[in-house]
Amino acid sequence: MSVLDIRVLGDPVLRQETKPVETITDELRTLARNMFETMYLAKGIGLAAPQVGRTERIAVVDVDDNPLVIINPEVIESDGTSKGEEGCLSIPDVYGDVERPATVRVRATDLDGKEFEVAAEGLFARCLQHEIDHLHGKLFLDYLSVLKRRSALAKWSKEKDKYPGFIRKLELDPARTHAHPDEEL
Ligand code: K1U
Ligand code: ZN
Repeated sequence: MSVLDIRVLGDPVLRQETKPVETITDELRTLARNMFETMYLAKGIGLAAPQVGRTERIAVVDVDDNPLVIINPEVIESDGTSKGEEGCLSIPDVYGDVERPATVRVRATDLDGKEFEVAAEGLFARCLQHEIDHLHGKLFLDYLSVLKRRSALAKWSKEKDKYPGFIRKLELDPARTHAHPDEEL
């Protein structure tokens, strides 16, 4: 498994529309595994392909220990409204309150090529919508009022120099960077 670099705000890939996945390959399965590893290391609850520089329509989420891969996901029903704070692994240390539908029903394909539907509420619903937005080049900043967006971007302008080339390199877990004694031979 590999930890992937995360693209940050300013990288054009975050604003691109993704391409629907036509065939589920082993390479796509490896991408999904690596996206989970990257998301867990970054302490996120979701991660979409553009955030790791890829243009396939695939995202991973894990809210309350329920890992889920969503390929070609679509919101097919939504209801209510709910306001909640969001962050983004591609805009570190910037947060904002976003109003979204409170409940959603999402149709997607899994890594076996099987179509499924999932009903979501609370943080799970918010995370699914945030990830599906990424797959359409949309970011949570786009929902903020002009003033809140300006203040979020001012915060980002102080952070962005930490990410040369719009790349966020994650610190590897030290427990994993040392070879196992048996592997040192
Ligand atoms: O796609 C991403 O950038 C991941 C993002 C997803 C997300 C966070 C908050 C609300 C909706 C969607 C994150 O995981 S950022 C990390 C974070 O803010 C968070 C982590 C655990 C619980 C709650 C928020
Ligand atoms: Zn995000």
